[in-house]
Amino acid sequence: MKRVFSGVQPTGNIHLGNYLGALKQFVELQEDHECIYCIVDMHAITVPQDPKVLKEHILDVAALYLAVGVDPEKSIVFVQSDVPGHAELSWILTCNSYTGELSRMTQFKDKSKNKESAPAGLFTYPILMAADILLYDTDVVPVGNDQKQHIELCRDLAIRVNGKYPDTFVIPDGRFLKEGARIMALDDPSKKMSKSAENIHSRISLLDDPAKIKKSIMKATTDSEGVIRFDTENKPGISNLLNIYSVLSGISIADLEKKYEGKGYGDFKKDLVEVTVKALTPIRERFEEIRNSEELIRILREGAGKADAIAKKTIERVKGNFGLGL
Ligand code: ATP
Ligand code: LTN
Repeated sequence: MKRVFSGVQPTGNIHLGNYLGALKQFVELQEDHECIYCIVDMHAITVPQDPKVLKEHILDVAALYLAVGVDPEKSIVFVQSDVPGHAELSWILTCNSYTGELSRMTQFKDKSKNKESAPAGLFTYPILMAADILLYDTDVVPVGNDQKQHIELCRDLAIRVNGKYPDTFVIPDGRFLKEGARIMALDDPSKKMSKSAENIHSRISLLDDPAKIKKSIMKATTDSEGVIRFDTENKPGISNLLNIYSVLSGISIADLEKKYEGKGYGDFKKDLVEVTVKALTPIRERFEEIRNSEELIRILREGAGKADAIAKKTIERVKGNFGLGL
């Protein structure tokens, strides 16, 4: 069985973009892959965090993994900082990375823009991500489109190290979805839907109640043409809503265009509210059930134990190949 690894940052507001771009794939893949899903708390501290809030967000993401259908009987679920191998491998990879390639990462450029100085962790963030992936001899990494450049860097690092020390790493592939891979902000479809945007109506969080979902969708930016047609160039707002509708309902975009021929944006949005509420309600209910349970902690502890056993073997091999330690 091929091995899958992916991670989500515990930074709150997990939204429809995270779900459709990443989490939904996590669930599908566990049927015929050996899956490892991580809550990447060490990535979260690349920007300042309140310790109490961070703890809560870690448990939120863990509960959401389970609520969307990640099954701890089939997949390993754990918290990154509970397995020391991530930090160890990250350092070894740091010594094999170039500052030039890190400076080209668009996420770093975006996140450090307009700042007088940026934390070095923001700069080396993609190396820690590469360590996460390579630590488990991962074959497949399901992520949203925005992570393509980081996956490429991970592959480059693995190939570079293997060039010097043969058979050190398995070279992973990214897995990106065509539809749902990039969900845009509801208030500004030129930007991706994001956890950190100030306007809460720019996103639909997975835990939003029906009233909030309705408000955000009804307010979503469209255009003045009044025709429901997929055209990302000229109609980015409607195209984004069509995309969301299609992935949540399983109806193709072409069929949706037909269904709404001659109808207005109001009708279309009302139906999209219904489809979204129907998809998210069971997730919200399941989340409430498990979020404060002992079971959740047990699953994370057990997951960390299993992950650590795999990680230790890789670290041993890597240290051996590099001539590190005794
Ligand atoms: P944000 O920019 O919203 O703060 P992020 O990308 O920093 O989010 P993560 O929690 O690390 O946040 O992302 C988890 C997963 O969700 C990643 O695989 C990422 O590619 C995916 N993802 C994030 N935003 C979107 C989006 N708008 N559309 C599709 N996938 C997304
Ligand atoms: N950088 C990713 C989160 C992430 C990740 C990973 C994804 C950290 N480590 C390993 C896949 C594999 C993000 O911001 N979305």
